[in-house]
Amino acid sequence: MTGDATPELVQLLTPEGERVEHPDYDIDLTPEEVKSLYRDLVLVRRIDLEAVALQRQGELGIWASLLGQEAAQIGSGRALTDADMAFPTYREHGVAWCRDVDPVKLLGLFRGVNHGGWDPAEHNFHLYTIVIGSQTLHAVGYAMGIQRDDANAATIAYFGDGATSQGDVNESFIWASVFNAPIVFFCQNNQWAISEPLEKQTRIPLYRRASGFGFPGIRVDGNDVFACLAVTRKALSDARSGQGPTLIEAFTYRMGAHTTTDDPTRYRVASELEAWKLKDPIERVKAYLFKNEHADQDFFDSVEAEADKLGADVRKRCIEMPDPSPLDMYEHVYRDPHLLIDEERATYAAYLEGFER
Ligand SMILES: Cc1ncc(C[n+]2csc(CCOP(=O)(O)OP(=O)(O)O)c2C)c(N)n1
Ligand SMILES: [Mg+2]
Repeated sequence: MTGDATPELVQLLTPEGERVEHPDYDIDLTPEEVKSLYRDLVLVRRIDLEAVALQRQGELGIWASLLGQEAAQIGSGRALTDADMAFPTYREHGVAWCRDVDPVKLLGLFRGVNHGGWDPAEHNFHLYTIVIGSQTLHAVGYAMGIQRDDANAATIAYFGDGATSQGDVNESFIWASVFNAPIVFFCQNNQWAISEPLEKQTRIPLYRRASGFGFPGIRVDGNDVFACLAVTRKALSDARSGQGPTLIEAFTYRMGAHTTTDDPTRYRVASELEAWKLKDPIERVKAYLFKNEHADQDFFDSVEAEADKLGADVRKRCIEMPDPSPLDMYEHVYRDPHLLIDEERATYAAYLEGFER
């Protein structure tokens, strides 16, 4: 076996594209299903690349790249059923893709022209959450709700390694545990919380934290889309069948900057990135498809062409998004009319009127 699976890490596909068996987590994927996962991985990487370029050209205020985390997001995202509900951070563009959220709507948030851009109920995908860890509490509350509705559904909450140090995340673990809530905590351990390395968050592997709260924790190779899919499927199915929460630690790496405002060369060494490049989540699926003759060059070329088309379309529609009126910011503060807001709106409208048109 050439992979780096350890007793602590579930891996089903090595970085070289070799399939490995696992006694608890196996998965039977048809060539068509693997090709579909490959397509997802390539397309979300392209959306991300295009978004970084758009930010660099001044078309977005900021962007949080998912580069390197595609397998964790596509694997877990494709494990969800339509009835399940996902609570993302600000980096879950791959999960958004799996929930059929138009990528341009994600870009609108970072362009500052919408307040989130999609209807969480329509996609069962909550709005992006910037306040680190807070969405885990919302997710547990939602999970307790569907538990009381007796729904055949589960909730998944995404968060990072840094978020595990937040009070909110620890409180959500306790609530989920004692109420046996149908939730999967999906931690993408990308080794960094901006410039803070993992060793400043924990002395033990993160997945082991779960045992202190009274539910199972598991570490999966976060760059292995097969393993992420298998492990998340099992955890979601456990949640749906009344077996309570699971913590999944997807062991991965943030290959880009924290966001476009960050310069990681100031705090991490280049060799670290080089080592992780060899574990690229897309390359191993490509190697697997090639080796097993499930796909030929025509297939890879067609996915590449589709990515080019998608990239161009996302770019075009992003730039075309109209700027909202400055007065729109008063529109969604309260559901009902509010005296103070009315007054502020009128004052600001008068101020705007003072400018030459
Ligand atoms: C409550 C809170 N504190 C601090 C911040 C600033 N902040 C934004 S991202 C981030 C690091 C998060 O790291 P991690 O949870 O590992 O997620 P990653 O960005 O690596 O995906 C911090 C501290 C914030 N957004 N919210
Ligand atoms: Mg992190």
